[in-house]
Amino acid sequence: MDNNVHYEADDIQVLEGLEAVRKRPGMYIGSTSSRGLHHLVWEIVDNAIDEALAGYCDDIEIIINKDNSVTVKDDGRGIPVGIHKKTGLSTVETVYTVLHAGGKFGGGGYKVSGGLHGVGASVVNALSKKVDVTVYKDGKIYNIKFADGGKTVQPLIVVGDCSIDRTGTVVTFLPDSDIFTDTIIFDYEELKTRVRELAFLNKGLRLILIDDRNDKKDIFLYNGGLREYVSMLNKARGVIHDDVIYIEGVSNNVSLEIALQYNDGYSSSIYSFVNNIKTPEGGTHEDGVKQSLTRVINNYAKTSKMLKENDEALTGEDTREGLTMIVSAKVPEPQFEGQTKTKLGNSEVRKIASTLFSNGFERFLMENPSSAKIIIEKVMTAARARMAAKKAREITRRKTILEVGNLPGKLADCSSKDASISEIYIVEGDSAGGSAKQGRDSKRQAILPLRGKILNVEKARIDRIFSNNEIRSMITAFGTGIGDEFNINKLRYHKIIIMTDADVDGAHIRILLLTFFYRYFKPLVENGYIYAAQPPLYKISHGKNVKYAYSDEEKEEYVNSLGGNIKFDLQRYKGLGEMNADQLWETTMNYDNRTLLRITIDDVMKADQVFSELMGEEVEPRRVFIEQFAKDVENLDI
Ligand code: TSJ
Repeated sequence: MDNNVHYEADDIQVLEGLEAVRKRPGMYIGSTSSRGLHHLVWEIVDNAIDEALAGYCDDIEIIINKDNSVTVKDDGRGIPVGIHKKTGLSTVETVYTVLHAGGKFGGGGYKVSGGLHGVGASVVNALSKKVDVTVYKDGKIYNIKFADGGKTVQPLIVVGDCSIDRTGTVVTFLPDSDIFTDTIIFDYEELKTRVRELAFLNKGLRLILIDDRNDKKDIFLYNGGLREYVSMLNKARGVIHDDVIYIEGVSNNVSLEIALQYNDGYSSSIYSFVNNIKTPEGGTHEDGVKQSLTRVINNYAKTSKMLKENDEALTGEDTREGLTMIVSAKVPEPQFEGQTKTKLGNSEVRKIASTLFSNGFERFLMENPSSAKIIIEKVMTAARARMAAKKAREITRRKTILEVGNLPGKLADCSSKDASISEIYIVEGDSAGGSAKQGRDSKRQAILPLRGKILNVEKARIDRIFSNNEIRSMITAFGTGIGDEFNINKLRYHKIIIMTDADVDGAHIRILLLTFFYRYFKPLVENGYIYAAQPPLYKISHGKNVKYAYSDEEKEEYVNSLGGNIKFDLQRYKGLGEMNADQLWETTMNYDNRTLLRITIDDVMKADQVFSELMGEEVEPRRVFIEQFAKDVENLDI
């Protein structure tokens, strides 16, 4: 037990009432969609993780109850129960009823993990029908209850005694269906993904996820932390050296953990975190490590005479080919910057990360010369390929790829030059391409037919990718350029629509295209410019009536609605090619009737892993993904 209470009850800043949260929930939890709903869990779990980071908690349990409420339990010290001077209420009650109280405890405390906006328990309370908090502390069991958006219905009372050794906090909340109008049903898999990630990020912490609705349970405990994370990410890839390189250290209150391992692929998967929060835009922690990676590899390559005096230096990109790396920093007062506020700005962290990583990585190379040799060779091969690709690009540039003036012959461009209203359909096969060209709105819709299989960019080096005709056509048509020259402002169409057959081959082509976009045009995916068209599966005609059905269920429903007496004709479309131009327009391209799926891939990490598994050697996960693919896209009627 810690008698030294660092978080005085009156440290808590009284800011605003909970009505503000109920009025504009999006401001506090991002949205009231399913995502916002799940965010409630993280707001609560974050508090328990803080207790673990402070060194007082080893176990956290998250339970989805039968009534769809969620319980979070920890074995920490228990939320303080003393009276808060400013509010005159218990600290627990204050934490739950005063906005921002759960976030920064007045700045005095060392609060490391943080929710979306550093707000916590009070926000969850404001958005819940019921909240029940039990604290085990000092041999007593305390309980407090709230209802209907945070109204205290039972103040903190002692409800029993417990062993003096028993400490912890148990919170149960039931989300308010008046706020979460889309759904209040928690998704086990969504919680599981993040719980696993939190377990990787907090080594030694046991996280248990239980679904009482159907007896599911997972226990995550990684004593190896990020080491095990990298191993998992590289599982479906061919690793080129056995051990995961692992470096950790603390300096000036900033703690850092880095794990990395090279695989035989060509892309890099680098993920960074600050205080357990993903930093997809990177920042000083990630930059410091990358800088040192480049410097240490160059030094080692020179000292070991693998790189000769006159050889060109190895670039940062060379050193990251086939690299899987996780950087996790714990920073006392993180400054987040960038478009989505997911980029670490603290400048002091760059130096700390770079020094710490340099020392550790240098040491690894010294102590593991055979792994070192494999790594340097891999980086040097990447450098040679880069130089070859550059030559290839220089030769082809003027005549072909990067010049927008030289649009590909197969492209039927639209007449509009306004990208914001222009779309390009990337169509599988010449015959469907023909129908699409005839049926389209030529003012705003461009058609680019692709022939044959698309190159799997996950398995090909950049020079081969650049010489592939289908890929060159896309690069030219998009107009953005690629690599260093990529400029999103030059994008010629704000909708890039993949139109493939509604069968397994079509889905495969779609995935290959998405892989290509994801690896080489990531901003297009991130900005929501990529869509998939939804051609119908069936045409049902009776008399003059024609109905198109886009799923088996829809077909069944319609056929049933016709009753037994009506004769109808059912056609199953095996491919886009079976539709004539009018039908293709009517069912799939007409702005008024069509459904487009916007490819959002919001969890980049998950998608990256899926892509690697799919595009790697293994066939089975690919099938599974193809069947489930619709799960990763967001339905949009446009
Ligand atoms: F905030 C909350 F209600 F959402 C919540 C807090 C939810 C859960 C599941 C756990 C917790 C929580 C809080 N677990 N452990 C703590 N610890 C403290 O609040 C605490 C305890 C003792 C001291 C001390 O200085 O003695 C300081 C703190 C912050």
